[in-house]
Amino acid sequence: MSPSEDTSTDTQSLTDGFHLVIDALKTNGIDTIYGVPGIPITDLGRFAQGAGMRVLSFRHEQHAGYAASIAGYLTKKPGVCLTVSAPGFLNGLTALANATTNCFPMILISGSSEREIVDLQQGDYEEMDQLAIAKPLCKAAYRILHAQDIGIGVARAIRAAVSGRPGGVYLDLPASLLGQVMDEMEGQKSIVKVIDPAPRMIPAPDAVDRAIDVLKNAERPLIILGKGAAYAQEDETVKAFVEKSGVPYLPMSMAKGLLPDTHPQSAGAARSLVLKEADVVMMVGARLNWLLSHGKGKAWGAPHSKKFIQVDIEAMEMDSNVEIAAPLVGDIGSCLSAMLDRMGDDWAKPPQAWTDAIDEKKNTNLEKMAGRLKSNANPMDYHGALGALREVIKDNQDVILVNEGANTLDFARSIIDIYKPRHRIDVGTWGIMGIGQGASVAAAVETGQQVLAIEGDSAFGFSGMEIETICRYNLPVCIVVFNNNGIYRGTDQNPSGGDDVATTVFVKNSRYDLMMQAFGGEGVTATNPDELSQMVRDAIASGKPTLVNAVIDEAAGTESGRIGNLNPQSVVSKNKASQ
Ligand code: ADP
Ligand code: TZD
Ligand code: MG
Repeated sequence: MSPSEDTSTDTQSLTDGFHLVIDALKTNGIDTIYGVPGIPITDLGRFAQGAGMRVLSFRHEQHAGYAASIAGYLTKKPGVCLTVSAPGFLNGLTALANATTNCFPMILISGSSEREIVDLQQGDYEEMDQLAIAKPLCKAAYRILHAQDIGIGVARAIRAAVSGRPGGVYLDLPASLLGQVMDEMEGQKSIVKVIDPAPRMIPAPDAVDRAIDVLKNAERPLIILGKGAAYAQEDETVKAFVEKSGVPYLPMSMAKGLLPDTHPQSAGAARSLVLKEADVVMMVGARLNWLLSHGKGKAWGAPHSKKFIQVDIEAMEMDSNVEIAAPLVGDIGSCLSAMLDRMGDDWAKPPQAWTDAIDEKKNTNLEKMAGRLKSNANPMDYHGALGALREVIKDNQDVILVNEGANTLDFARSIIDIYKPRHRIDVGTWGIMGIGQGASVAAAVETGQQVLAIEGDSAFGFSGMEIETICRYNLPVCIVVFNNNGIYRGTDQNPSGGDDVATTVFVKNSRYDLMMQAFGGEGVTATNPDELSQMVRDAIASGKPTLVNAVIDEAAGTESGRIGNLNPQSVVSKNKASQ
């Protein structure tokens, strides 16, 4: 007899699928759900809220999903996104795939339609074979059919999300599961508390020796810190290793702040030089993907004979793009502690000629930039506006920065110093637009800190409606929209001369600040750096949801920001242009 057929007792206390899912999550320390309600999960959200969980409803599942993934990144516990069947599930799926790509732990829990009807394709309400569709886009995908399996199903999802290389997990809950009834005591016994969900992974001693050997023999060593190192929350170990080694380091964008950007060993302002000239490069929780030109080519000073050390929890990451001379597979904390132990008291810091060359380049570049950051151009250019915001962050180092756009992203990344670990969240590995509001909600909810989101006007538009969510929960989020009338620039012309505006251009002089006012938040427009600075400082002081519409010169940006080289070139249109 299955539990759902058990109608034998009126007096016996019973539980059901809804409550078992909530118990399973709570038992494992998951206390927040991001989602959009509807059939068949409306009551699941309602009961979760009733049971003391924080349940944050969004206007669109994609942004609830981004919020969940950033919650996972910030807490090392899987962030949970809850969606309805088919369309809601699909809306959440982009975020699940993005979480997997970025190694963020997240669980997309979706209600689904009746299995019998879906499998016979008989046209159920919101019918879709969701498990099959989710599978290739995430780290693991599970479906639970029986109430007594909820405990183990949720446990599997949690362990899959956070163990080894973290990622996105899909958990399919058919509508009929949620209403299944079982004995309360039996139900409680079926809940699984996951012991040590992300076990440490100790590196092999000979791999540690090999890494030490390669690093010791370097003349021009470089460490690259990635967001895996920030995620690991081994901040003290990373700091101790970098400082003891004396090796200059380069932070990837979300690893900025792991050590303060003002740290003397930061080579951030001499990026081109160190990538070209280093002879040994030690990757720590960073991948040699497109963001690092795959470890090859001109940016790396090819042809070169650089040696790579790579610290990563995922063995298969090794040799993905270039040969790794010293692969060190394990968790960041265990690997760096093991290396620190082996370095001993007589560790020699890198040759001074190398660190002097870097310092010289840094100083030249920083001086060059300092002048431009004072720009008072009217309308504002990127340097003037970001120069002002750089000072705001310097004075408010607990503020978490969220950043998306093209020029708005690239300039902010290099101009704004970050002082604390996990205080910069951005478009990540895919360079995805639309994370702004979801990431801001998660950062505010999970940390209680003030958030400053700096977003291009296009980037903002992908999740603009979520400012209502920010107002509804009264979150300390200040959004600055860099309004240059379009994608990259607002100056493009329709090449046909027709009436439609160019594909990259928006309504000119849009008033994004008025959108915020519609929901009771503060909405203001800044036309110069002083105004911008004051408005953001006021927002931080008040903690109120605020949107600053920052008017940026529509001619100031460049195509695709700093990655214009990735655009394919058309030979035909060039010929046509010259005719
Ligand atoms: P970035 O974009 O900052 O360069 P990536 O997302 O490309 O960073 O790389 C992050 C890497 O960190 C991934 O290869 C992932 O396997 C690894 N990683 C994640 N968590 C840990 C951990 N706790 N210990 C070691 N490596 C980790
Ligand atoms: N869609 C998604 C989901 N991600 C993307 N990265 C893009 C489209 C393409 N894209 C970019 O790569 S940047 C960008 C788009 C549409 C917007 C750039 O405009 P912006 O920033 O207003 O946000 P700037 O300051 O005008 O460059
Ligand atoms: Mg723009």
